[in-house]
Amino acid sequence: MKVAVVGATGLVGEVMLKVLEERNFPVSELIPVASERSIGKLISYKGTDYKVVGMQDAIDMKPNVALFSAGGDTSLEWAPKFAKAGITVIDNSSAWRMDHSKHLVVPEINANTLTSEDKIIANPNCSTIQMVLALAPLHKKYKIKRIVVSTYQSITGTGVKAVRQLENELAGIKGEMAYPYPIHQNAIPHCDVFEENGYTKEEMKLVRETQKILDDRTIAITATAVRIPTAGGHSEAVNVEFENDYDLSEVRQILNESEGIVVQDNIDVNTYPMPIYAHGKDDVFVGRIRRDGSQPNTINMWIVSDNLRKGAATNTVQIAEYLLKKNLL
Ligand code: 2RA
Repeated sequence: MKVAVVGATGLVGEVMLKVLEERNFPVSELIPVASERSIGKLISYKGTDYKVVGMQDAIDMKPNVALFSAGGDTSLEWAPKFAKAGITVIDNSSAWRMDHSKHLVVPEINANTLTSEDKIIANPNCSTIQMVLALAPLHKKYKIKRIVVSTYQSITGTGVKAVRQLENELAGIKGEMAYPYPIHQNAIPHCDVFEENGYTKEEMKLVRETQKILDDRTIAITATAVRIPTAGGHSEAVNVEFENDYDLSEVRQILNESEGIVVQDNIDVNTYPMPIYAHGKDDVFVGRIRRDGSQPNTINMWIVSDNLRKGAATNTVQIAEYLLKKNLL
């Protein structure tokens, strides 16, 4: 399988290479793709050095699949060109997620909707993936009426510039700012840009993408997305109102039995999900599961996952694995 990784030198691109190797994806030839300034650099993969190439060269090398993490503008321009050349694109940007003709896929939930016709497949936003993975089985059982979610998002979601800003702040160095304010010892309620309605794009991704993935636009959702100086993953406080009542132990059982979910929930021994634990792992961790006594049929939970892995790279590779398994590549 010839695999192109577009954005190979970025944070997500680097993790995609790591995940491809860890999961022993059958890469016969790697085609690392990056911006002009990186062309010619060598990227080592499984003991072989591969030269970084530009976009058109990558198309000419005819990969079977291209894993994109290179920003929305690059995806909008180049994903159709790769697809036209018969290359299946799995894209991490937001460019294609809400396009009605494109699938927005979390393999454990809706990979079965994919066909060989799908040449551009959208990978959901990291904070969406971890939330819908936990809520999908509960929606199936109890039908979700409303979700109120607050996120506590790692600086790695912004990228290298943000990681460097925190490092500089910790070192007392004045450097390039990824955020409008210092991030050290701070919490910035501003992830991505603000829309007309006063919500950020990050908050509206949680609304729109969740409704699309769960295929239910009747679900009412409101979100607050906050950036905090952690590195290991995104955390989310999620309040869910169901149409029907639920049993708390049954909720735990459903989650325990759900693929990709690990329940970490025992307050007697201070057991609950945290980014320092989730870092480097592919599971979505759920804890602090408790009834919301302030209104009927409502539950609170705390969801943590490594935003660079299941939130991006691993979900992307899992989609490629599904396509391969179903002979759709
Ligand atoms: C963020 N989810 O955390 C967005 C993009 N990775 O900034």
